[in-house]
Amino acid sequence: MQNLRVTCAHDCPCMCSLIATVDNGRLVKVAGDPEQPYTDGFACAKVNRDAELVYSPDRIKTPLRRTGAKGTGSFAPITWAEALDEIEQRFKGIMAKDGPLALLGYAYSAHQGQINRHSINGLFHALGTSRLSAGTVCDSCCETAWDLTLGPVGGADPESVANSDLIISWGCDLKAVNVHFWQKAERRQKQGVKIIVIDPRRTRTAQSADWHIPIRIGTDAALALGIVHILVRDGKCDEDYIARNVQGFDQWKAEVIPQFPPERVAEITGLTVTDVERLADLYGTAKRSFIRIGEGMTRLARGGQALRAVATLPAITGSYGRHGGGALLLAAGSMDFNFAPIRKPSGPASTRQVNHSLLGEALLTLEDPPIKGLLICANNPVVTNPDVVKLKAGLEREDLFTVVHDPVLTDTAKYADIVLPATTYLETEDFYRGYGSYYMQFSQAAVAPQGEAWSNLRLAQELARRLGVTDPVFKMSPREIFPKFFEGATGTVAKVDPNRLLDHRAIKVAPEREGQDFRTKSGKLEIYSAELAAQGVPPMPIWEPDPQEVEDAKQWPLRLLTTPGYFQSHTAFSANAFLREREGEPCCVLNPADAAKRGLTDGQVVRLFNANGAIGLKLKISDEIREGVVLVPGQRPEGEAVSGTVNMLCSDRLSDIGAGATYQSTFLEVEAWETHRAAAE
Ligand SMILES: Nc1nc2c(c(=O)[nH]1)N[C@H]1C(S)=C(S)[C@@H](COP(=O)(O)OP(=O)(O)OC[C@H]3O[C@@H](n4cnc5c(=O)[nH]c(N)nc54)[C@H](O)[C@@H]3O)O[C@H]1N2
Ligand SMILES: Nc1nc2c(c(=O)[nH]1)N[C@H]1C(S)=C(S)[C@@H](COP(=O)(O)OP(=O)(O)OC[C@H]3O[C@@H](n4cnc5c(=O)[nH]c(N)nc54)[C@H](O)[C@@H]3O)O[C@H]1N2
Ligand SMILES: [Mo]
Repeated sequence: MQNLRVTCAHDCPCMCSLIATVDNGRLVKVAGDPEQPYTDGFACAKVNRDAELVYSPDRIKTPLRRTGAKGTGSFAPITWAEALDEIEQRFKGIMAKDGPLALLGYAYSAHQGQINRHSINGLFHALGTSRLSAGTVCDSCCETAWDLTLGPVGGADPESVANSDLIISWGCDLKAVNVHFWQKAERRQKQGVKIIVIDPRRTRTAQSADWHIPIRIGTDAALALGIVHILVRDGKCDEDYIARNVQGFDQWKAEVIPQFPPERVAEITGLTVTDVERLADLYGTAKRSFIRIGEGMTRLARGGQALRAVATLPAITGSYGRHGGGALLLAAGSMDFNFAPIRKPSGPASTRQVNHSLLGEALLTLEDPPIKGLLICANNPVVTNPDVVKLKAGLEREDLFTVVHDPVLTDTAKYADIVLPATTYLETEDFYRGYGSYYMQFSQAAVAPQGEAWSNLRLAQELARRLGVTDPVFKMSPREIFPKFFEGATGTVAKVDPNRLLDHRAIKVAPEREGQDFRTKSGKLEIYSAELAAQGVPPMPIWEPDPQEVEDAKQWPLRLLTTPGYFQSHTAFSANAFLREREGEPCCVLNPADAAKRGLTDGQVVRLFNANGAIGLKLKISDEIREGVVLVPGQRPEGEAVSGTVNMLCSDRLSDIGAGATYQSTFLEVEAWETHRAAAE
């Protein structure tokens, strides 16, 4: 038996350090590494079973070539040499006839190791093809909004919560998405510190909190503005901190804040005036309040304004200046590595961009040249992208040559011409840095690649060789590549000798600072953003009704709430039968009043529909959400549900800031499944 130090590569803010137990080349189990203080010797319920993912019967054994219509999933095994010859010949042919812009590399975040994550898009960068604006399905709205407010900088160290005197989980279901932060918060709760959860759903996190505030979806900016209104009214702002560190406060105070008295805020948010007052009182009294900001509340039309409003709060009380205070959205901004060698090894400074969320639109509408060749790697857009209906139509194009690289035959892979078997992270060596904590680690492979699986890096390197890309990273091993990230690094990470990572232990690299630093042009937290003003977006955080949402709500009585799965994270664990079962059948949840209005009963199959599409799910009736909301937990592959997948209901409209997806700006109706069937017959 061998115990090997490895890093969890799933897309998650925890970035767990793990111990992989290996017996004769076979992975027996993975468990938390007790030597890493933040992830503290335990992993989540999903990752504890990752040995099952490595040996899942669902894994693809060999490369496959399509034998039936796109989308049907008919394939025949071929060799790697045959697959690569065909890809080389098709990609070269497309580039010769239509130019490099006719190709698109579409890799995303399922492998969080910086080398495997970025090598495929790095290859396409070097080739000068159309370029993916990655992450608009996830964090581009919240991250851009944060950067426009604080600058490109990481938030509070999650471990500093040990010094906080108030903890707010604002739109973040910690028990689902960040269990290690929850553990630290809960420890503080046992010492008497209050945890407040602001979330439209009574999540498991909310159930364990001291106070759950069931806010109406999309109204967080109003609540934040209401808090500031009360702090100004009661003289509880930290004037001194604001004068030194904030730009635009006086104008905001004069022009925006007066519009948000508690009565109006209560009306917008669906809360009571008493609750708004109480929240402002608790927040204004705390000295070291820690807000853990979730991303879910920014995946909607006015998500950017919500993020900016909430992220401004700690500046108003001065808690950004104190250890244990502040806010955490993401940490990565303060780990200033030089990732250019893998992300931008060579290639033109700019080319045509394709928004990650708009793949369907791009495939159907781009001209001069249209996208003719596509390589999808480490993501499953046919389930997770908005407007899946449009995306499928794009992927069905007969003149499109699609390659999918994945450990399993996903719903997306069913549209491929060639499918390539990928390794899981436990079969790869890579360099990691957290996005929700300040750690880095160089991980070894726990076991050899299974079957004929290739890592993302190996695929990128072989395609580079065949397509004539000669940048050095395409010939180097991960162990040779990662020290390059330290050349040209700045800040705390620049002080670390990369050789220290070779024993595979995690190293902490928190920024050296008293309170929060701001990396805006002014060096201050910018309430007023000249950049937004120039884009025609309200330059100071504000809540305004979104006209399109108002229109849609007139036609469709219910609003969609999509949340992370507890035992499924998007589709990354869907090849684990145990976790699929623990998560349960794909379902939707209605408040008892909404179910009664429609004569629906618990457990029956219902049809969720709007102008974008229709899906069938089992119904659960529960008051964990308020009236007027349909909750659909997780994003599940089509084969698991009665019919369809949640993102068939979501449009590909983009958010106000950062061009992000707006899953949560979806309005719809629910009816009994039989009603529709009867009407159709
Ligand atoms: N178990 C599990 N872990 C995960 C994931 C997963 O799907 N499952 N996803 C991974 C990924 S890719 C990411 S990006 C991260 C972060 O994962 P995210 O998907 O960003 O999750 P949260 O930050 O918890 O945001 C979701 C929460 O926001 C709430 N919410 C939705 N709309 C609103 C609103 O308008 N206002 C407020 N206040 N709250 C709202 C939802 O009810 C839900 O509880 O987690 C990662 N970890
Ligand atoms: N309705 C709705 N939709 C959402 C969200 C939401 O809140 N609501 N959340 C959005 C968010 S935050 C995100 S990040 C996206 C996530 O969406 P995706 O990026 O599509 O993530 P997954 O569904 O987990 O798909 C990851 C795929 O990568 C494969 N994979 C795993 N490891 C490797 C590897 O090393 N190499 C290769 N080549 N493949 C690998 C897995 O088998 C899986 O098929 O979904 C978004 N979609
Ligand atoms: Mo994400």
